[in-house]
Amino acid sequence: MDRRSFLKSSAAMAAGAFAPLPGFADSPAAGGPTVLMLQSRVIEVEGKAASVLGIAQPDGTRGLFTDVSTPFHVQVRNGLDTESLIHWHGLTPPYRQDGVPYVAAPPIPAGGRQDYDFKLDIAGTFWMHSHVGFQEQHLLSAPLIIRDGASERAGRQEIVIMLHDFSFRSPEEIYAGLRQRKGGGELAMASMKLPGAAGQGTTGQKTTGQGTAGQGTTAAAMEAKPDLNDVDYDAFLANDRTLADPDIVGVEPGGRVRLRIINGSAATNFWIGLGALRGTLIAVDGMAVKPMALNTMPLAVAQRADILLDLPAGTGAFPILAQVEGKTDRTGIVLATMGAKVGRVEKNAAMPAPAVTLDFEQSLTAAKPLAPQEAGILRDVLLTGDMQAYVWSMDNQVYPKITPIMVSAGKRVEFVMKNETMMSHPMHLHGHSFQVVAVNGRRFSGAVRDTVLVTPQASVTIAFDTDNVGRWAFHCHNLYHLEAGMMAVVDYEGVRMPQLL
Ligand SMILES: [Cu+2]
Repeated sequence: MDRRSFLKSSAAMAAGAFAPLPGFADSPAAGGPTVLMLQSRVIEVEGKAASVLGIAQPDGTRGLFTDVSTPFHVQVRNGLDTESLIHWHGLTPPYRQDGVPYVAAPPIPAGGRQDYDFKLDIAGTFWMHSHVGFQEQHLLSAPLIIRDGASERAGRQEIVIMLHDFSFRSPEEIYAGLRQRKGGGELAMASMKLPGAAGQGTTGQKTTGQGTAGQGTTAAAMEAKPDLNDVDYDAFLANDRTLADPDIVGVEPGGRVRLRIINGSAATNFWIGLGALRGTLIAVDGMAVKPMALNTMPLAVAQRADILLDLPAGTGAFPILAQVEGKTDRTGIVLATMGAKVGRVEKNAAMPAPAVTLDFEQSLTAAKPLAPQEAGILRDVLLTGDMQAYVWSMDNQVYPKITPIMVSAGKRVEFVMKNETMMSHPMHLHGHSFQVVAVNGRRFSGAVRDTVLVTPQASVTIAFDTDNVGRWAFHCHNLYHLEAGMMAVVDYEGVRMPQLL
């Protein structure tokens, strides 16, 4: 196999193709839209069958791999027995095509179709996911990769790693459990969460079967501790697989690789670890950063990272791992040269990973920062909530009972997000890329992104230009926080908007 076809076939493999769905596989006419089908599928998790959802083209390709010079011309066909709507996470389409129910457009009914057609303006690692109910936790998400030919020119093999958190329980049941914790009292709440104190760091009602009892009433528990990992997941997936049976991607000895890592989790922040390798981070959330050599980095819910790897000469197997913050649980894939012995990687690390802080965020520098400009609109946005009742909000307003945040076109906006809670919130603004310009009041020229983690009691300032008129969702990307009401809407003045919901 020559190098080019090797790169091609391994890219298809890394895309995690799954079988075409009978009856839905009529190919569109040439020049027509790329068809993306929403479908049910069965995967195997830890030896058990799991019914999940997925997004695939008629030929089985998961998600969409396209070129920045090609318009985004897509038809979504809803093959589910329920309504759905897909958001193009990180893209900046006209707002009616943004895929947020009732904010951008009504959901697509079961069996229905919806066309999308807009110009792409940035290449990068993006993703697509349902914005309806808990469908994202059912794995109704996929890669959305926009290429600019850089990898081909550099002879780099592109490898996509899509991360998920997974539970055999339904998300509705998980959410009901979270809401029921109300009335537990502050101490009980604090003691339920001792990240990293003893392995799994979970006590209280989440301990069942985990054998970490007896640490719930230590003095440390009485302090207000950051609250990590509300949900006890059964598994963590990388390209739909666990480390018991990981995705093994063929690489060449001395090969050049571009990892495109997507955290598609509903509620889990990871630490990415490159093992024996060092890589060069070149982009976060699809947007270029000043290249940074690293071996490990945090990746919050909904964020992406593009990492270049130059593999050593000779045969070898290289696990690329993602470990849950505050826990020992991890998942990952293995890069392996032909004939390399692939050893088993345990699904639990020796030590729990630390909580994700803002240290790494502050070490990032945008490759193309926003042009310097005084903010014409400057606004605090409080991240608020009531842990006991498990109600999450922005500016103490619970979606959909909100007053929109008003902006006007052609302005530089700065939002100072102030997290008043003890949980971190991966905050995502639709329709715009923003630059992180301050953390806790200290200004710097941080990454351009679409999702930034705001840690407990911290403040993060984002800046963006109002260059995409419409109505835009602005929300916490923790799916359970979102469902509990942690969403705002940014409206452009002078645009007549329909009633929310
Ligand atoms: Cu949140």
